[in-house]
Amino acid sequence: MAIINEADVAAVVARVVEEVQVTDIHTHLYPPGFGDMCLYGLDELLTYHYLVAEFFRHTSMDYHAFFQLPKERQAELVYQTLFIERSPLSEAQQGIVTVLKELGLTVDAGKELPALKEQIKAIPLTEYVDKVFAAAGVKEVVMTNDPLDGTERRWWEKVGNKDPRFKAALRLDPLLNDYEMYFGELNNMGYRVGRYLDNVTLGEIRRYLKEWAKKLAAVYMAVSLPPDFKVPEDSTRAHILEGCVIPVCRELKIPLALMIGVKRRVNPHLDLAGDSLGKADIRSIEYLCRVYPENKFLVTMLSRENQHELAVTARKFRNLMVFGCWWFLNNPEIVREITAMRLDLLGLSFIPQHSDARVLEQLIYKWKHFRRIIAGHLTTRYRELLTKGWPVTEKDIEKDVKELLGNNFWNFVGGR
Ligand code: FIX
Ligand code: ZN
Repeated sequence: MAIINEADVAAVVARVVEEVQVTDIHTHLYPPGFGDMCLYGLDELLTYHYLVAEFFRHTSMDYHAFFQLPKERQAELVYQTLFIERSPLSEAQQGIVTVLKELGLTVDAGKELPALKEQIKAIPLTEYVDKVFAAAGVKEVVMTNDPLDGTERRWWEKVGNKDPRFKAALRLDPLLNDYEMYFGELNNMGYRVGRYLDNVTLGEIRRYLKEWAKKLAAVYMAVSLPPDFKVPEDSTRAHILEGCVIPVCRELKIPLALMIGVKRRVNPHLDLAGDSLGKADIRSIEYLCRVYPENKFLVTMLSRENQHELAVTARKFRNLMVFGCWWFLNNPEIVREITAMRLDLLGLSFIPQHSDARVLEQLIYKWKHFRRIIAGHLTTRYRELLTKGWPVTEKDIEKDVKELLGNNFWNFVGGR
């Protein structure tokens, strides 16, 4: 294949990045077959907790009074406050505008919300899901699945997932972070666990993990963790992690995703929007990667201050795969900075982004915005190679981009 000219690099990279079909390795989406759990449409988009947090910056409205309102009314208030009374400049606000544009919705001069909603409602759901996946350039998404949530469990028991675009990940937050609150639910599900972690209980937790990872066909297990997460440690969390989660992941040959640095409910009145972040201790990741070389760890960290040491740690351990610019990091300037640093330190051996989408159409803006950034970085780097006389072909670029946005994940998980 022909070597690319320096003058053409930007256009070739832009095309390849635009056309690649992404594997989105962490979302909170559900397939259309899961009824109300599959969130889509403008009411859901406008009440995304990122926007709710921004709405309360501009109002003295009582938190509780807002959350008591029907979703449609909440969405109207957010729209009025963040899109009509002022220009939508933040990343989450820009996201809504990107979605409207990419779906081809017509925004009339009055920016009328009902008119926008009608345009979406006119499209049947299954067709709409296809349209959104196509507009986002997403091939498949990994969900966040928690069988200890009774509502979700019933969907798995009654219906199961029939849409191959939606892969499962077994989420462990209640088990690891709130065991005292949830061991009763494990009892309800037929696992003979107790409050204290004796051998019977540890064995039953392992049975739960194994059975549900298989039932879901989970591609990995995952947990979000606070900034003070520590292993080894004499705590319920650390004992379940080392005594159950790690051995079962190893046996099933699936990675464990650690999402570290979230401080839950800093402002509990804000509900999901009330979480914040803190810097975590990288030594726990070093410990896990060193002591369990046969386990694989997908790791993302929430604090900007952890990003450099996390990338360096990945240079030390091949069983560590860094992924995504999570949540408060998913803002263009920070994504640009983190992605450049990772390319410098890790070359192509990381997973640069996930969407964390909760509402279907968020796939569109999260990937559209990220594509622009990664295309910019890759263009600079290929141009440098050409300047130095290193031949680069379109095929090389296609291979690299596929690696970053899909193959790295599947190769780490263990192939298909
Ligand atoms: O714990 C997580 O998986 C977080 O990503 C979410 O719970 C968080 O609320 C979120 O949506 C961030 O993007
Ligand atoms: Zn998430």
